[in-house]
Amino acid sequence: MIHTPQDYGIERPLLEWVVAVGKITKPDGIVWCDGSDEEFQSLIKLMTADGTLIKLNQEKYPNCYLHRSNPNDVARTEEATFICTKNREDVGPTNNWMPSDEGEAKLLRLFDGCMIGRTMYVIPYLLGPAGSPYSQVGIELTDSCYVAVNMEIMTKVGKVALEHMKDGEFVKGIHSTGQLDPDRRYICHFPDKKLIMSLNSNYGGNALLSKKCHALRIASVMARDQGWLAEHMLIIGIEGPDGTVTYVTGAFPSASGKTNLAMLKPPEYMKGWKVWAVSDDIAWIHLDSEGRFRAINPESGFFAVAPNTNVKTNPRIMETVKKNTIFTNVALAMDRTPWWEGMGDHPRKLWDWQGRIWTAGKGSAAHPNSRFTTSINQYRLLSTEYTNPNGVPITAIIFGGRRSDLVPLVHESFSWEHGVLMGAMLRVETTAAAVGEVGVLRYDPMAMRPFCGYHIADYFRHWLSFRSRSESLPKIFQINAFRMGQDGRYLWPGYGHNLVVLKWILDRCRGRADAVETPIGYVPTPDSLNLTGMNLPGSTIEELLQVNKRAWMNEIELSWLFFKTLGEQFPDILWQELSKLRDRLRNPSLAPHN
Ligand code: OXD
Ligand code: MN
Repeated sequence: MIHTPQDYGIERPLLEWVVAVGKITKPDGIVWCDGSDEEFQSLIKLMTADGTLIKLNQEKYPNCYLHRSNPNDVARTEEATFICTKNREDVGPTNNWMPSDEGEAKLLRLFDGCMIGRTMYVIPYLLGPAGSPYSQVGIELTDSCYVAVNMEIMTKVGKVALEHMKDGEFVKGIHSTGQLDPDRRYICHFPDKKLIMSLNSNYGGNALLSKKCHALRIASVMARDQGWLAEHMLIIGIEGPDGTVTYVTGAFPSASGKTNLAMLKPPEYMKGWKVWAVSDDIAWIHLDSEGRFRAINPESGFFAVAPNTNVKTNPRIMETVKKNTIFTNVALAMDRTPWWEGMGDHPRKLWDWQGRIWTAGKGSAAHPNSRFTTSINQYRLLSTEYTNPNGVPITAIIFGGRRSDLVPLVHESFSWEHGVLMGAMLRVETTAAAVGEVGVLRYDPMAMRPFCGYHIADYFRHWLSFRSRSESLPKIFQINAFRMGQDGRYLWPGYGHNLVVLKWILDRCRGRADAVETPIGYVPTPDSLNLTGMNLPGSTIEELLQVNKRAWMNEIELSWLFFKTLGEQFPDILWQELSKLRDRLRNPSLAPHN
């Protein structure tokens, strides 16, 4: 449906900005999106007509579609992602930097006439619950219909966003598919102007500007300035058999199982337990008037990795994506149903993610970073607190990631500062969510390396500052479900069984579970884990919980080197925490706080 600004009573500054961008990009027409079903369907119709979307089997997958992207545009491109500020030191060594004036001028030149022959969609979106003081408005201008419909799934589009605009304030996003030229691909962020400019990519993480660009990179700078946290974290409510629900957040790098954990199905042997999802990717955490951490999910949908999702790893998402879902770069079975590696039986005949007949031995049929976009409201175990404008109270924060060695199944920090060090030391395997080698260990502090819009050492300082501002600090834990034995096999069965680990965490928060005080933190005694239903040999549990002192000493050396690269801003408190950790490893009889 075509809308005009008058339909909305649009604020003048917004109108002027849209007109100004239109003058540069020169679209054939401008469409103001209202987020209605009618509009959604009309955009889908346009895309099925021009081949952007392929209609899936409507009996088995009603209102589901497949998009095949350009093969050069299948993941986030960190080397093309820039934070543009006045001084290089603002962004630190983990970000690419461009001077803001130069960056804006360069992008404006590249945007000149880039929408000729196309429509520019104006997408007003709200991040966070309607009526929440923590919610934010953004406007994305894009020439991609695919981006427009995905934004309508991932955010609240239309009137609700415009009604939320306080004093005409909003985050500005300009996106163009351009020619998908990888050499001229830029995802530029201007935190001082609350502006994002993205060109030559249509991939979700680069082009759905509400997600990584606004809700993390721009929001992290706002959070630093305003005293809150914008984090790459899931949020879940864990309900015990007595009906009490406890909320925790978890930071895990991209494609490391956040969606699966957010949708955990309790194992048979944990009767009466339930896991309610609030968020599978991003948390905005504010302090309430009592100094408690309260988290909201800014998003309204899931943009999650398809491969290895199946009825065992995540039965709940499998039923959720059966309708009203856009799949990107998955394979297509002959009955026009989607398929990906690790979904289940391999159909005899398939089209691969590029539309070629797939033949055995010719690589994977679905792209390893193939995705689905689906509304969060379709998820059956969505927490009723998801819409709570005040968010949910957070009892524990968990860090994790793919790490085949070193890190035990779970351990708890001795203090807030030690927990911040744990997050800062997160070194995990890279995944297909970003372009580059997969399975390489790299530092990804708090799983925020690609998403922190300012100097990561200042980000650590910001985390540390909560010590003096809150008397109800959550406890901090680290978990690792990916530890491998000598034979290269995972030691922990994962998935639903992860609830055993979560239960230990909750019990620790209530002072109910035993732990051994090791140099790296509190590690469960085997008896304190509810392993009765699992049939795991005692030696496996021992291996899972083992703290290898020599390997940890080596890790400390590496962390030392990494932290050195962060320069003088790296907080003294964390240097002290790192020394204390080293001293405890050298002399295990030292008390944890020495
Ligand atoms: C994502 C990512 O898509 O982290 O969530 O890359
Ligand atoms: Mn993510």
